[in-house]
Amino acid sequence: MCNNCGCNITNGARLLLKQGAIRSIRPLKPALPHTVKVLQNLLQENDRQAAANAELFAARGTVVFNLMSSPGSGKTALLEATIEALAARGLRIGVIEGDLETENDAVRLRRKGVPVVQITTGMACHLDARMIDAAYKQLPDEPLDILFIENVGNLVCPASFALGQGYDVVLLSVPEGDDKPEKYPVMFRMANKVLMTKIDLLPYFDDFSPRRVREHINRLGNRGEVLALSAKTGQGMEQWLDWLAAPLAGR
Ligand SMILES: Nc1nc2c(ncn2[C@@H]2O[C@H](COP(=O)(O)OP(=O)(O)OP(=O)(O)O)[C@@H](O)[C@H]2O)c(=O)[nH]1
Ligand SMILES: [Mg+2]
Repeated sequence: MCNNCGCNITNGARLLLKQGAIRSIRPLKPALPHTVKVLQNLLQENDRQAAANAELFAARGTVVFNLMSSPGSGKTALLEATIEALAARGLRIGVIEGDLETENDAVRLRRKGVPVVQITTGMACHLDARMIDAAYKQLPDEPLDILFIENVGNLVCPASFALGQGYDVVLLSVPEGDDKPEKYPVMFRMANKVLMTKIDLLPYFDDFSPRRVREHINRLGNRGEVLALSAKTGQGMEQWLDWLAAPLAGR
């Protein structure tokens, strides 16, 4: 997948390239001398567009949350529960959905009465800033308090592409196992908020330790409080809703 979209240009790969351990970040046949340069330019262009998006969101008073996780960790279920609760607090919400294929998640969220634009990326395993720019223009031209972006289900690539978001939220569901922050550190290190989801399933996954998750994340240098919640039972939702609403306080 990464060889299609170019998201393998990581700092680690750059270092290996510099040290001569690898000849090209993207193994093309034949290797093209311009490949690395072109991909670096693509990332720079993404950063430029992300900065423009962030400026627009700030000017419009919209706080933007980028939700990332493995496929199936419960991003859409959490948004369904969250939108219902935030709408009851009188907040205006919009959503940009990212998946490789289907409009399924957008259909689920539209049932909650909010505008949703679905991006289908085809081959790409992450959203990028230009996709967000194009999708945002398709939302109704009304002020939003909160824009949620549900990124493509993937614990790796979305971390490399800025979108213009204010906050990164990373979900880890109980059935995935408590070792994921150790194995996929980049996303958990950069998260503004880590959520342990599906905690109603803890009795059935007795080797999952919330304490270990918190320790791993702490060891990555991320000192933020990890919230534990269940979109199904509502447990832990209040703390999450308060965290979301905090940047809007005092308006
Ligand atoms: N038991 C339990 N199941 C949940 C919870 N949240 C989500 N699920 C279930 O987990 C499955 C996947 O949930 P989704 O919300 O579609 O997950 P997602 O992260 O949006 O998935 P992708 O968009 O495909 O990456 C569904 O069957 C949900 O019903 C929860 O809190 N508890
Ligand atoms: Mg989803």
